[in-house]
Amino acid sequence: MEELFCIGCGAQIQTEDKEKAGFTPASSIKKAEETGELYCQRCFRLRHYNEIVDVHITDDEFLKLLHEVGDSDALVVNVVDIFDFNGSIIPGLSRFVSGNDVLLVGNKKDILPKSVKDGKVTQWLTERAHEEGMRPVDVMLTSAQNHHAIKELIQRIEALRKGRDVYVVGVTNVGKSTLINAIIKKLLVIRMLSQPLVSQERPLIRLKFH
Ligand SMILES: Nc1nc2c(ncn2[C@@H]2O[C@H](COP(=O)(O)OP(=O)(O)OP(=O)(O)O)[C@@H](O)[C@H]2O)c(=O)[nH]1
Ligand SMILES: [Mg+2]
Repeated sequence: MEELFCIGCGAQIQTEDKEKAGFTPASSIKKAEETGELYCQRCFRLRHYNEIVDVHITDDEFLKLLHEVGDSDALVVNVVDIFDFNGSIIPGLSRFVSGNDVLLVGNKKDILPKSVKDGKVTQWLTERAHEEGMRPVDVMLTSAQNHHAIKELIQRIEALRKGRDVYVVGVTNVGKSTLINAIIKKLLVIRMLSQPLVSQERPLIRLKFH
């Protein structure tokens, strides 16, 4: 097969492994020849169903990606589960981030009892982060299940990224995919309501196969 690339994420198109980047059913490649628009299945789903699905990558690919974060001028959004901060720590994150700004986001605040104030938990998260040698530029709580919280998260990312790329990182199960899906949905609504807020050239999140 000649080398084909997804026009969404740039991954090389392949038809063998559904779980890996660039997978596209052979039938879709035929169709794309007519339309001239070839997307991998993941980007296709993202475009048409506003849904992000995980891809499996090898340890080597993962390390390459981590180094890419350090090599770029970016905002790193480190998502942690506020109910499992210890389990949410990425060993060596500061090294991989290498000087880039980190926004620490404590997710799943919807499970906190109503009586617990966000400010107290944020303060605790900040202290714990400092104890672990992290120096985030900002710390906040969020919940993928709360519209207002997602709006705040988008605003905070927009303010901190200063036009740079945004990498969402976090250990498994902290809610990265759920948050990204919630952000995409919210951005689509915002785009419908006010066009210039999210432009094609500078999308809030440019999704890549990470
Ligand atoms: N209560 C609550 N649950 C959440 C929230 N965000 C995510 N979850 C749940 O947490 C679990 C893990 O979420 P995912 O989005 O799959 O986590 P992930 O970080 O993408 O995990 P990996 O893809 O394995 O790295 C799912 O059961 C979600 O429904 C949240 O804000 N509140
Ligand atoms: Mg995920």
